[in-house]
Amino acid sequence: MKTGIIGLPQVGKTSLFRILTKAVLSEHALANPREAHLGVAKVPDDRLDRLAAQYNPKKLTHASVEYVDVGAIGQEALKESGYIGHLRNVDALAHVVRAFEDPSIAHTGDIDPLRDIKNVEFDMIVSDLGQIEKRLERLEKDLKKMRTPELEKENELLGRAKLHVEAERPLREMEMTAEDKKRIRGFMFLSEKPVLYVLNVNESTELGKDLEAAVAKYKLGEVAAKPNAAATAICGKVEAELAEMSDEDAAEFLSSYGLKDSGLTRLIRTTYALLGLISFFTIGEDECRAWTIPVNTRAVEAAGAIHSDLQKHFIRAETIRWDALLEAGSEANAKAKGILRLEGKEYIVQDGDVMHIRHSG
Ligand SMILES: Nc1nc2c(ncn2[C@@H]2O[C@H](COP(=O)(O)OP(=O)(O)OP(=O)(O)O)[C@@H](O)[C@H]2O)c(=O)[nH]1
Ligand SMILES: [Mg+2]
Repeated sequence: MKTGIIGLPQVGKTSLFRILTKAVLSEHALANPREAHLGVAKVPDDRLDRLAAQYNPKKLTHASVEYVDVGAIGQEALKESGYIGHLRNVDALAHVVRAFEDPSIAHTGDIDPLRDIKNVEFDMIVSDLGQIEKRLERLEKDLKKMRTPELEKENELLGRAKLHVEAERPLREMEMTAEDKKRIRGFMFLSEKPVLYVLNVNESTELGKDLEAAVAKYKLGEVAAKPNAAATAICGKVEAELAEMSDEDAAEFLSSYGLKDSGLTRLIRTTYALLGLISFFTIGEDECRAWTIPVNTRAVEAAGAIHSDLQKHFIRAETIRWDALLEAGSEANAKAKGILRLEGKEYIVQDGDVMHIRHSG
């Protein structure tokens, strides 16, 4: 899974990228705001950590998310093929919005997250509209030569998409059938991508409360409730300090601000929810590991996420919820208590399942 970090100039995109990925950027990379940065973030998961504490495996592997940090968005930037190419290729957008006050860091106008969001969305919509119009022109010519049902369907769909974006609405809000979605996928429209608005707020002594209240305070409730959208808040300054600490120090630091989780944990978790992703675990003395799958995935496909051979030769999945396993103390105990289930191919894997795939290969 890949997420693109976007936003207006100087809102904290690169700061967020560095905190998420702990990437160390060279002076050269930092001095080039137009250069994209790529990195990988570990998906924090307390459930996996607790399982690992019980199993003490040689290797502990969290799920991961790729991030790409691009320069500030704008209509000019969106005309550059390198820039837009990076963004087209992501599964989701993390849209960083400035809510922190700092006179030393330039921002166009007052702090107004809703206005900034609208402006950025507008730029993406304009970019998509250009692409739609270009394709429609081409289709008009092709349809004159040859009317195939496939071309006609595409023409109809893009005609609808055009009206939609002309009304200044992002494509992620357009109603589409699964077939429409498949047909439109190849265009990789920017305004179609699920978006997480990330408010970058001021540091404060009551940060826990302030972070919780931020979405309402800046009136993002409505935009976050739209289809394929969500909102969360972080404090870039505090997160940057956290990123440098050991886990123990970080926990103490968090509680001193009245926080349970870091903003990053919430950010990544919200992204998972937004994209309809869940985790299941495989555990053993060699490795404890988290795997990412879409909700409503059948056991046989989940096995395929681990290895295609496991999917091909799938027999059954020994399954137990992570917390039931912790309570039982071991798989052997769970088996003895009769709480280890044997699930077949059709079983819909649940978030937090621990699975052991039995196979014949
Ligand atoms: N006060 C304050 N400053 C911040 C915060 N987050 C980032 N900054 C500062 O804002 C400036 C811009 O941060 P960046 O992370 O480089 O922002 P950006 O969005 O990547 O900027 P461009 O790529 O140039 O558009 C830096 O000087 C940061 O130190 C914050 O939460 N509070
Ligand atoms: Mg930057």
